[in-house]
Amino acid sequence: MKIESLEIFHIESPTLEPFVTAFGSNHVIGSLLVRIESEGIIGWGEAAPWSLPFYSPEWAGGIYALARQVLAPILINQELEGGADVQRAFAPIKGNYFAKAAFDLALWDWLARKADVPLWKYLGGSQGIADVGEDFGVVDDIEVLLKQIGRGISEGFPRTKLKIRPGWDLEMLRRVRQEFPDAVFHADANSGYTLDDIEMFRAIDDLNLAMIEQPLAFDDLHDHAKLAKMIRTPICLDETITSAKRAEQAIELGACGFINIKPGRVGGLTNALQILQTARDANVSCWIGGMLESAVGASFCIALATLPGMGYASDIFATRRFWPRDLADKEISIHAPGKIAAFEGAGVGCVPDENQLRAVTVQHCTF
Ligand code: OSB
Ligand code: MG
Repeated sequence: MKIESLEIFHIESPTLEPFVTAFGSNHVIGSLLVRIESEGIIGWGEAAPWSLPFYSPEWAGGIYALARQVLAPILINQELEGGADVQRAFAPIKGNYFAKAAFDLALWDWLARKADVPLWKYLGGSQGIADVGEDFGVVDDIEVLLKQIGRGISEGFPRTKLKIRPGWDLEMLRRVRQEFPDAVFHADANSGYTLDDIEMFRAIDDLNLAMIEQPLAFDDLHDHAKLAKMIRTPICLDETITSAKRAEQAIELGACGFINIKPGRVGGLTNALQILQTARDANVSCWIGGMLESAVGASFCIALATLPGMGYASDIFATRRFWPRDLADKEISIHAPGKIAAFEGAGVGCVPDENQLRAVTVQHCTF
């Protein structure tokens, strides 16, 4: 196929309430949407690095500029058979994974719509249902958090993720473990610590957590490999894993027991599938993460999370968990306890709602 027309939207969407992590507090999520059209078929992609470069070096305003000035012009005249062609075309552009992902995902959606099947089926899945967990940001009040965790567990979520940051870590985790001795928990540090915090990591070892996610710097492999030898709690890498090569190196170094695959962070579905394969071959467990995308972006996560080889429930959420309403024309909801189902239509099965999209767009261009 050749892209006949292309549109890029930089959106900033307000969430229900601020989501607090090691980096600070967010109540507007910055994201990029790409719409491609060819042969009368439309494909949508979404990548959400958030509004400022606090999670990774990318940010919504930055990737919009790159998408408009560099990536869209590269892609517009290419013959594209699949995601590998998108990756090849973008190969001279270093890094900028989220920016590339929005285009890669749009092509996958287009391909599945062209084949007239849901994306999960197009990827080779056998059922359109993903196992999902619950995720809590930093909450100042431990009593409030305990109530929320209890509610999540009683609603049937198979595991709970707790964001930690210096000052909201060991004491909180101990209290949670004391209240819920048998529940499955893990902590996500969003790169807020260093090896100097080894005493805290050793203390966490006593709490029987399923894993600790991205304890050290966003781009580090070396120190994570060192830390993995010093503690028993398995390490899950998130921010660090930006490509299949990085995944291979992390596994070879023994830097992680789990990988949180986010299609945006790794440059799209093409690379996410490659990482899944690399991890499977090495017996390292994966699960799928998201960045609080709309139902459009989250649907790529759902499709991935339905594939075999998931070793842990994924971070995919019902629309109502974080949003007053979805940007898309459909809402994601909990299908059964701890389960989210993919939409039934072809591709990702949803599109941005036109009025909603207009309301949250801050920059837009057309090719
Ligand atoms: O895994 O870090 C994660 C957001 C929602 C759900 C899961 C995660 C995230 C983030 C937060 O990446 C990014 C940030 O804290 O700025
Ligand atoms: Mg994380």
